[in-house]
Amino acid sequence: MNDCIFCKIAAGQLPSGKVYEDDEVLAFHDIHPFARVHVLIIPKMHIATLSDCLPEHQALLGRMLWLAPRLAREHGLDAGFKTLINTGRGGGQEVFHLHVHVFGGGDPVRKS
Ligand code: DGP
Repeated sequence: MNDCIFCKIAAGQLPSGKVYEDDEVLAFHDIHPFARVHVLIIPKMHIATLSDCLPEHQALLGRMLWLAPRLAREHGLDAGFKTLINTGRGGGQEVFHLHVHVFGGGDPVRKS
């Protein structure tokens, strides 16, 4: 997707505070953090929303969720963390490239 900001981040065309990368998934710091720690986990391939996932994406979704506690631990969220997937305009999604928010720590600046 030419105009997708997260595709550009995944392709290395835009900078991001990368915290994890493998062949299918990338994670980086959210530019507008809700909390002391706030990372986004995205698939490298363009999938617009959770509702656009197909049966063949099940392993990819599992990989993204499996990564969440690992990243939380690595960022010191030993007491726990939140995950969030906004889906569609009605779900508050602003960037139409699937992403999992993983956040916690400190005083949240926005309740989700
Ligand atoms: P959502 O509302 O679920 O679509 O959240 C999109 C998030 O993406 C929002 O918390 C801010 C973040 N974001 C948007 N543009 C960029 C960017 O260029 N870089 C980074 N690191 N985060 C971004």
